[in-house]
Amino acid sequence: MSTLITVAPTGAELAKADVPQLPTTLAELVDTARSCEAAGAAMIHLHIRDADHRPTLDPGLLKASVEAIRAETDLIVQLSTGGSVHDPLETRLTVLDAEPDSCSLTCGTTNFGDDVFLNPWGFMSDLYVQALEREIVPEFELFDLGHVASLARLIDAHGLPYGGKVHVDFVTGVPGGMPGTPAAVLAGVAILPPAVTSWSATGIGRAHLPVLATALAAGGHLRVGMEDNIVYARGRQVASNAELVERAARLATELQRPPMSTADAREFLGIKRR
Ligand code: KMH
Ligand code: ZN
Repeated sequence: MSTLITVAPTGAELAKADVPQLPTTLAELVDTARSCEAAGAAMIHLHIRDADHRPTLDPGLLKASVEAIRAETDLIVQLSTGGSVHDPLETRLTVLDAEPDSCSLTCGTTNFGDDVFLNPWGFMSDLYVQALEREIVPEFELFDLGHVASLARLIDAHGLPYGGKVHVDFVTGVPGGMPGTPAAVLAGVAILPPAVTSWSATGIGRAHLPVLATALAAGGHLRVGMEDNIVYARGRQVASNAELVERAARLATELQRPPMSTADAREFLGIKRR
């Protein structure tokens, strides 16, 4: 079995002033997408920034980013509908107007450090239905074990997503969410509903490597990137997203689970041809 590697290069939390190598401009994002594809990524989980490098859900910029990455790579383009903790729910729904291949869909509200990442049932449900209508494949983000129950409720209420596949991603190690430990990941995997066809995992910060190793060993897939982790090794910051993808691809290959091609990943996730 091969390994789906998703890169989450930017996120909404880090400041460019603190981490200058964080890709925030469209040119930097396209360059990052290219180098991460070459390193073995098949999907990009995208947050965008404005001219001041601040998180934005500007519709024109979102559309331009999707189009530019599509033009320059074969990566599956997944737009974040989580945005930043400050984005209103209504604005987060408008992300779908940019017609990405995939969108994130977080299955519940989570304490997020000192903030709250809000995902009430009505929002999740609207996002699920709108993604289905627009033939956009959701990736279900699970920050906590309770989110697994809400995922099952979504599928019971609305049926399968577009494409018929159900791919989930455990986002572990957020302060307020499930811990980034092998035990927590495996507990989540054990209670996934039968409709789930694949899972990946990511660990925030120091949970990065243990969770990566757990996912590889347990038959899961990988998400890496500076959205989740900016430390490459003790005392050494990540230089680029591509080096995180390179390391993930190297470890996956050693474990006889080489990176999945973009063509195979499209099939694997049920992505619509656009
Ligand atoms: N930035 C976080 C508040 C997602 O992209 O869907 C939410 C997040 C999840 O990153
Ligand atoms: Zn995100």
